[in-house]
Amino acid sequence: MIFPRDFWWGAATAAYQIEGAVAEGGRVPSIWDTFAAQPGRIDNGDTGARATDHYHRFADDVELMASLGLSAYRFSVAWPRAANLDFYDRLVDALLARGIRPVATLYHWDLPQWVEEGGGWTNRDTAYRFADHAAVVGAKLGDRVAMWHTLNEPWCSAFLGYGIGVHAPGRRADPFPAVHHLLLAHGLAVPALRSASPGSAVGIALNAGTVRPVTDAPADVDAARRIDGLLNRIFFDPLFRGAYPADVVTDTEAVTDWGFVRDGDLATISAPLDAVGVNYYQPDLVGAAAAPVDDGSPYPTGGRVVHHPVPGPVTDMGWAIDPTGLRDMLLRVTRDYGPIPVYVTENGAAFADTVVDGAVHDAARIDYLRGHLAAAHEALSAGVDLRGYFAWSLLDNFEWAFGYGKRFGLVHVDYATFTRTPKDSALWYRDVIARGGL
Ligand code: IFM
Repeated sequence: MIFPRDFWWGAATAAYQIEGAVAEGGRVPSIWDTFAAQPGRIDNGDTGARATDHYHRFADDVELMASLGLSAYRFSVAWPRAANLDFYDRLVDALLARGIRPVATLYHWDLPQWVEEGGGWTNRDTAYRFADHAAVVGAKLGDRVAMWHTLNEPWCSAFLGYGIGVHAPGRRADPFPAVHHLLLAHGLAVPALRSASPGSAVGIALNAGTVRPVTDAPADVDAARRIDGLLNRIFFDPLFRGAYPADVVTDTEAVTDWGFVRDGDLATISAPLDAVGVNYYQPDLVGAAAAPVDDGSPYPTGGRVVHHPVPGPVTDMGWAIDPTGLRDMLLRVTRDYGPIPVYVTENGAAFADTVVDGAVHDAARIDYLRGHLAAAHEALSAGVDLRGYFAWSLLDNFEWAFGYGKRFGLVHVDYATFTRTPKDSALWYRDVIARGGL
């Protein structure tokens, strides 16, 4: 299973999860600093204050990437560092010096606290502030970044951050204004990036979960339609078809009135993109609830849908391991929203790794990655214009509400010393890259 010669072999990270140095270089507080400081929000009371100390160790981390043979690295630019982007300037130069394409995400969840205090993503103005930010970052890095992602997984920002409040800023309210303002922010940022960074590709990285009904019964199929609408189509449709899905609007009338959508917004949101990023981890298996249930699900369905465990192995997150979901998602994105170049912008697994005699034998992660790369190759062979793959993550890091307890890295991080130890999966990935495939 050999991938195209110019395939982008990458790994991904995000600013708050790895940088640390939250009070350095003029950085201002973000919603994750505030949220993590609140008792009970994060497992073990962890915060991202030091994370993996990448801010100070980026040069060594770039050497690590080079030693694995990465041809692309996906990182995010912290909006709270907007006043001083010199760190990213140095990072991008270091990547280019090692022949690694810089792929930059403008928003991976770390909203400046001052923007949240103005209403955050529930306030339409935040979309315009974000477009200004895109122009500033584009002006600084636009001559060197190979590909931009405006947002990472806006579903998480809206539904986890503003709907059920398990992510920052921890609000429990109607998530749909946040959905729309995030998409509007994306749409406004696209032309800002195009003028600041001519020649670079512009896209977005979306949560893309394959949703399957637990049986073929019409009620279960309808439950899958609802969840697919609220996870996938609510983002893909406005971006690629210029309209919110009619069934989603109807389904959510009891929760929101959609009055925040103004004339012209959908034209802004559906500005053509050069590529789409698929972040895939696991499929969802859902069915109809016999009676309304409140299972704490982030999907506002009025309790009509039950989430079923997917049979088979799971990761340390409890997430099902099913590479067919990735294959199906890549085919579906191409069929329903393409033709368009597609990148797997995140894919990976957490396991409880330990260092033994200077090595980490993470065979389960190798199996996970091998299975998903094979699935990606299947989609490629079936006609998907798949251009690259980014493993999540380069390093073990701060896994949001789970703190440091969940290890997704190809490279182990000792959080007491910040020592990096490439796991067996990193060495395996290096060999895959060198071979150009499996
Ligand atoms: O760690 C996260 C990342 O920030 C966004 N996508 C999913 C990953 C694993 O939960």
